[in-house]
Amino acid sequence: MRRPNLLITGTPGVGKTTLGKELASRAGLSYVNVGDLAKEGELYEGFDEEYDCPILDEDRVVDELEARMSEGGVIVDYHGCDFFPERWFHIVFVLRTDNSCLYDRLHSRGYTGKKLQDNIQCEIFQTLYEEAVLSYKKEIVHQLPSNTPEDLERNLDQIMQWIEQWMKDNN
Ligand code: DAT
Repeated sequence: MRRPNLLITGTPGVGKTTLGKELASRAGLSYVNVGDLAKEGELYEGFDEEYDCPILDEDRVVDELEARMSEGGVIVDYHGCDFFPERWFHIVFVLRTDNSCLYDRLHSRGYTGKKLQDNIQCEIFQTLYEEAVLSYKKEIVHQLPSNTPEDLERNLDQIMQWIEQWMKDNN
């Protein structure tokens, strides 16, 4: 049976992991958090002193995921999307969160100073949405509000419907 691959992207803190894991469990798809995958496999190519974090080795991440993506049925979660092969994804969701709400989430995650400000700016300038529409066909890129538990539930319902329809159309 053919199953779709979904990308969930957006600024850190918008709710990608929360949505991705729950969706995977409801839809019976597998969930890949690219940050965790890189950590486990040490898929890095250096260290960014300014941001105090390792630099992702994008080519190795793509190599690591290629076989699973060709099989289908994978939900990928990452705060970046321009280095994945376009052909991998059948649909792309960009989660969006209001500034004050995102500020509180990142602050309670322990982000302060430049790191906190940069992430808020990333959301204000809709950096990830623009990256997504430049990297994938516009018709498959969808923005979803991710401020409240009601938003989460609505997003889950809508995406579940999309998955069911895709499975009908492709099997
Ligand atoms: P991300 O994976 O994008 O970094 P997350 O899933 O870890 O984000 O969520 C960050 C925090 O926000 C976490 O405490 C859960 C909460 N959260 C996520 N989605 C939410 C929503 N729709 N409404 C309220 N809180 C939400």
